[in-house]
Amino acid sequence: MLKIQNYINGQLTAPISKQYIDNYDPSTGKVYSLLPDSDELDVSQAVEAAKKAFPAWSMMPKDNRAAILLRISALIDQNLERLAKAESKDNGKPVSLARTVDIPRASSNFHFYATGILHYASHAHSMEDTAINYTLRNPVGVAGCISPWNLPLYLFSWKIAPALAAGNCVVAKPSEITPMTAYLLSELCIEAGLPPGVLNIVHGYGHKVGSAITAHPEIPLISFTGGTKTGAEIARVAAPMFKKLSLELGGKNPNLIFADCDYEAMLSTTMRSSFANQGQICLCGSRILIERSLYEKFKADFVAKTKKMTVGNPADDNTKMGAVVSKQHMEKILSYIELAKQEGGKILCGGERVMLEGGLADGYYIAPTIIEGLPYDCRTNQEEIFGPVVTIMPFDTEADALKYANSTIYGLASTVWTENLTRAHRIASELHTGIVWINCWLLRDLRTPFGGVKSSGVGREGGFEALDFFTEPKNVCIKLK
Ligand code: TXE
Repeated sequence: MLKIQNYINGQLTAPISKQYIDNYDPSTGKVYSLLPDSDELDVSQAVEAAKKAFPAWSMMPKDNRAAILLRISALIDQNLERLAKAESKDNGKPVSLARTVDIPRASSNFHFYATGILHYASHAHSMEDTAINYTLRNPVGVAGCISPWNLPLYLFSWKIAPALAAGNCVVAKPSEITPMTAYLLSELCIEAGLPPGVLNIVHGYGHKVGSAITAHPEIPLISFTGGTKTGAEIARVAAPMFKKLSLELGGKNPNLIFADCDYEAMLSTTMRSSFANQGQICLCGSRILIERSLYEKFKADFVAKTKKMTVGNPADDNTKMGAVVSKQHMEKILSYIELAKQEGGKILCGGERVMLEGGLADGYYIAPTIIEGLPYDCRTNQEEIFGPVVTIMPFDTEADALKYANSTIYGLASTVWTENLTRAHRIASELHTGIVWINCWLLRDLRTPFGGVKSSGVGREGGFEALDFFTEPKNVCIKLK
């Protein structure tokens, strides 16, 4: 059985403990590979390697750093099919999604920041004829990057690419639930000629490897995407050490649908924003609020379309809905469906595990689920489920819609469907979310600030915001006379 290896100091290595963790294929429920059960000793080695590599990498001319990152991007493109299949097998997502979204985006992340660093400039502040200040933007040293399982290579590279482009060395940990494409990336980094120690990938559990990265005194910066609880734990450890933190956490995103919307565009996009990646995207809209006059029509069409979605083998090119990521996560989602019933919700479709046949019989499949009849403030409508489960709710006035939308502890993204331009702008300014999509969803420009407010996180990724995060500003003041 394939043994995934750590990538430390340019070498693929076994964990010091020699222990491995089972890695499951969610489509079959079977173990199909093993990953290192690393601990703080492996993290220490990775930090040493990163420290050793830092002077040369940070002083390397930007163009040369960019050239290496562009080679990684090109190698991801050349290996698109292999990486897409690996991502699908490891995560349960449809291979077509990995092929068109996850892997191309991982390549774009490297491409974007390889070129972005060439255009990154710092400020100067003139004090008339008294003095001039200029800001140096230096890499911080060793950056810690911790990523989740829902978009494995996509989110892993979203952190690593800007960190490396800015001249940092990195100690990174992919999710133990989906380690495969990060491992394949380490092979591509070797092939691309990334100098040893510049990027180190340590596999293993969050409570061992993740917490060792967070607590390591020589990692002054942590970039994390994952659950809100884990984010709080990382902040608790990192805050007294005064580490720089970027936390991209959970969401409970509202879709606000007004009766004057472009109905067909809204309906097809709402299908995607509800169920893409089995609903396991932090940006998925899981609370669908519909103006009352449109409610019954929307409900009938949305339920009919959802009932036609078939759950199938992620490896099949035609599958649109695959497996959820793990047994534990499947059980969590199913327990939320039970909670919704207890809270008085009516299941309009789905609501159960799907049992496929043959080799897929033990896979983790859940039917796309729509629930109605719940108040906006019940647990089902307040807590992140992170699966193919949405609630629908009517509203009467714009004020009600905003009240429901802004009622959770989260504030990552929201979607508004209306043809009324002034209403769109008005609502956008009143939604408590870091991202507002008007008449679209998941339309991404990598230059824009990406992140949430409230319990959805701290800091922004994307564009020059990420390069600001991965560098430390230093002001130099020169007196002129
Ligand atoms: O995330 P975790 P999990 C949400 C979603 C999901 C819940 C839990 O609601 O059901 O979070 O998912 C590492 N110190 N999202 O358990 O545990 C861990 O190994 C340092 C939202 O998978 O937060 C992994 O690499 N690191 C989300 C990473 O943190 C630790 C995406 C994320 O895992 C650690 C995924 C610790 N103490 C889940 N404990 C989004 N917003 O995109 C764990 N980790």
